[in-house]
Amino acid sequence: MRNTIAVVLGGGQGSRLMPLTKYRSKPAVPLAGKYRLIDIPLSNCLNSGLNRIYVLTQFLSVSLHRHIRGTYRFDNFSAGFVEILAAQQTMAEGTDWYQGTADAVRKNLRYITQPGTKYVVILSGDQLYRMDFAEMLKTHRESGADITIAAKPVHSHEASGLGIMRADDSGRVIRFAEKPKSEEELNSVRTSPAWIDAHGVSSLGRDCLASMGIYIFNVDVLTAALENTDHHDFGREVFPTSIGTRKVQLHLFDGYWEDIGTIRSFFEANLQLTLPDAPFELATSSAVIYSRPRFLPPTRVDGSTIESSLVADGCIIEPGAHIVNSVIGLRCRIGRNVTIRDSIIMGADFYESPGATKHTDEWPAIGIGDGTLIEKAIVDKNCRIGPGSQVVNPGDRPDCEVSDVCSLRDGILVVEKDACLRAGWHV
Ligand code: ADQ
Ligand code: ADP
Repeated sequence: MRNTIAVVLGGGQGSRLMPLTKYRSKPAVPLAGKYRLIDIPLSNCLNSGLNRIYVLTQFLSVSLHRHIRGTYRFDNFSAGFVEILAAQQTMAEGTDWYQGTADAVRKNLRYITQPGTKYVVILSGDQLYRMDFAEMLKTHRESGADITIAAKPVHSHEASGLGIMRADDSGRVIRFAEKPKSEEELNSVRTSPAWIDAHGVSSLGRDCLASMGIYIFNVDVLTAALENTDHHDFGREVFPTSIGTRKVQLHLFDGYWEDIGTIRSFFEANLQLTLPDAPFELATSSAVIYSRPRFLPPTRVDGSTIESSLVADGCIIEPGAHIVNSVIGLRCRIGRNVTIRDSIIMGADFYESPGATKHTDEWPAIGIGDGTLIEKAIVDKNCRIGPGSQVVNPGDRPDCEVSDVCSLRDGILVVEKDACLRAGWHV
């Protein structure tokens, strides 16, 4: 692995995760109560023995920097590093923001192509999965590929949002269509379920092979593909043009894998983690998901009912709380007789010191005030939800601004970071 560098694509404008990305870069978005999105690809890298990692992001938020500095430290005897490369910092390569995934990699080629580097593993920053990249590197080396793309079987109705490819019997990719729009285009990349079954994965009727946004390039092939072209994206330009000239191989994978780059998929993946039979297991002894070590007290719960939920460290849950199918994040203070259903409460970055601020109806304490009801919502960090509020999803309605700090996105009510909802607030 010493000859391999990993590059995590940490996000473009982050518009699909707005307003969670209004005040932070996408990799810093909190996940499952105590992690951040970036912890998933970084943990997968470390668990695969890959410890030389760059994170490419459009802009560097303080919370991302603090999180990476505080979490991913390596000792003097390891060659490991996790380095953030933000678009705004690479002035030598132009002042533009990254124009797409391939452009983001191109603008940082001089860091990525250091002497001794043979392979580059390129990863998306907004997916939830557990994968051993050493196995994928093995496929890459053994097949003598120039480029290897991780592929997951999916049903054709899921194909329009993904890169779909077709391979020959040896697993060499012969066609690639990025987000096929027409039935005709889809048919040109469809794979027979029998092919999937014959390659060691149960097809279960699935007839498409989707690119998971996880790629391995030989370093010289990557340089050639980017240096003398103006390709902006891997899926749209680099792969379709490489197929005829390069050996592009696929690596089949059929474990849990979810794209969590939209508010809805982010919301659903978080809530799925609360289920007893959650398809993605956080509590395992192998392939740990790492996060920032914190010195938080245990969560204190009094006279409350909590069903099918995740509760992170350092929370205080007062009597009468009823929490169902929800994620309660770090340092969350939940008042008396609060009901929270099907929601993500991200918690707080700090505790307010008692008596330091005078709380009023207009300026309630950080956390969820007494008697509040929250349903099908995401409450971002450090919010002040006044007592007796009703943060209740109004149901099927198009995206809209509910107030200056609260909006409906993909059918989910989102309360922005640092929002203050006065006592008795309702939608
Ligand atoms: P998408 O996820 O739609 O499809 P894209 O928006 O290019 O593709 O994002 C890929 C990753 O790169 C994401 O993690 C994103 O945050 C990040 N990214 C995007 N623009 C970036 C930029 N300018 N700078 C830094 N990072 C950036 C891709 C593939 C499909 C494949 C799906 C699987 O194109 O073929 O099927 O991923 O999810
Ligand atoms: P996390 O604990 O979720 O990783 P961060 O690293 O972003 O969160 O920040 C947590 C720590 O940073 C807190 O313990 C606190 O010391 C400090 N902090 C973050 N935001 C603030 C703030 N707005 N005011 C004071 N301290 C803050």
